[in-house]
Formats: sequence, structure tokens, C-alpha cells
Amino acid sequence: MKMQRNPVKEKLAEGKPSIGTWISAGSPALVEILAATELEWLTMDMEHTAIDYTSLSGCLMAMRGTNTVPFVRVAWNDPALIKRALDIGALGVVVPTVQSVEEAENAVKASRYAPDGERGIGSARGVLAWGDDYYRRANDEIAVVCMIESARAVDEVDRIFEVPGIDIAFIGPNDLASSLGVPLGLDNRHSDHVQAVAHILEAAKKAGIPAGIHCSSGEEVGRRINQGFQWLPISSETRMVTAGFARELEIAHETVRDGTSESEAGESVTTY
Ligand code: 3PY
Ligand code: MG
Repeated sequence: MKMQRNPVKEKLAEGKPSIGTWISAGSPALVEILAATELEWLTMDMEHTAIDYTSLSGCLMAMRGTNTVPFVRVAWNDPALIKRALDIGALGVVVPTVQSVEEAENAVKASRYAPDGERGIGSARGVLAWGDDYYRRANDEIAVVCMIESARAVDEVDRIFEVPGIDIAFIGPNDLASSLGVPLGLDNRHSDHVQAVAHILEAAKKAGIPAGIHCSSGEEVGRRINQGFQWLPISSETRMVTAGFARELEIAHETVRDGTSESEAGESVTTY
């Protein structure tokens, strides 16, 4: 088996948007279901969740053979963490809180084999999951995602984006809000936040790097695509499950209040 092109990198290079979600529970069963949807990628979040390497490898196995691309957000910009996430089979690594040229260079170096970087050799699962030519092709197909999520990074963003090898510039709205000293929240409308986001997007465009931002909803994803963003997670799998049940419970209570009965609902056949 030969390593295929990374479809997310291909789409972004064509200037198209790519939509995925964040995985917080780390359930291989749920990941398998989501990998059968039209979401183009899933990011297993090891920064802010209890996902460990055993559940991570289960999630990656659940995605094997699907068209859904696995990304992993590592806990920190640390070469040891980046190496393990990639060696287990991630095709993209999301590196939190990149704030300087040196930190961006470190993220790229840890993600690429020589001569482009310093990643150690030893990805048995990379070869198994992606192909016999993995060591030769991984540098081209793995996506390095640098998170811009602090006031310091916003000030440095033009220089950071000159670092070769950054594939996606991804905004973390909550850390950015915290660092700017404005109220937290995705889809953040505080003017300082709006201005910082626009500045990052413009710098990324100037550098020819696709930009992404964590979105609260499909509606926000649409607006962000119209704004020029390309790599867009809709919320997370746990939040979507919670929101889905909250909505259905509300409908159930509303229906009871309205007094609609079975005979009035009309004919329909629903599978569960
Ligand atoms: C943030 O909002 O800080 C994030 O890291 C989102 O992924
Ligand atoms: Mg963050």
C-alpha cells in the first residue's frame, strides 16, 4: 500500500474550506460513527480532555480505511508529545499556543523528518495505516496546525507566518479572549477580539497560509467561510450530543404543552 494524498491539505491548497469537529470524549464507537458522516476530519483533543494514548489509538483505529482525516491536538508544543501523536497515526497535529517564530519553528521541526525537521524514526503504525512509503511521504502529507491564541502571538503573527512548514493557522477564540482580557466565548463579538481575528486572518492570507477558527455552530462556520476561513471545526462531539438532546427535550415539553396527540401528528415512519 502506498500513502495517499491528504485530502484536507489538498482541499485547502485549492482554496476550498474543510469542515470537521473536535473529539473530547475519545470514544472509538462515537468516532467510528462520525467518520461515516460528511465531516472531513476529526481532531482528538489531548490538550483539555481525559483522552489518553489508549483511547487515542482506539479512535485512530476506528477511523482507519475511512475518508475522514485524523488530527490530534497535543497538550503542549513539546516534541515528545508531537512525536507520539504522529507515530500513533495522526495525519495532522494541532499545536497549542504558538507565540513566537522560535515556537513555530519548534512545532514544524518536531513534525517533520530530516532534512526538513528532527522527528525521530519509529512509526510502525504510520507505516501500517498509511503505507510502505510513509517515511518518505509523511512530511508532505502531515498537516502542521499552529494555534494563534494569545495577544503576544497576534503581535508576532506576521513573523510567525514566515516560518516555512506551517500548513494551517488556527485561532483558539477562548484563549485569545482570555489573553485580550475580554469576555470568553466562541463566536466572540467583542470589538478587540473581532479586530484580532481579522488581523490574524489578513496576515495568514498575506503569507498564503489557510486559516481556521473554532466555531460554535454550523451557522458560524458558514459566516467564517464567507469571511475567508478554511479549516473549521463545528463545536465538539460532546457539545453536539448535549445540544441535540437539550433541543429534543425542549420539543417534547413544548409538544406536551401544546396538547398534540398521536392521531393529530400525521403519518410518518421514523427509524431510530
Ligand atoms: C480556544 O478557544 O482557546 C481553543 O483552543 C479552541 O480550540
Ligand atoms: Mg485554546
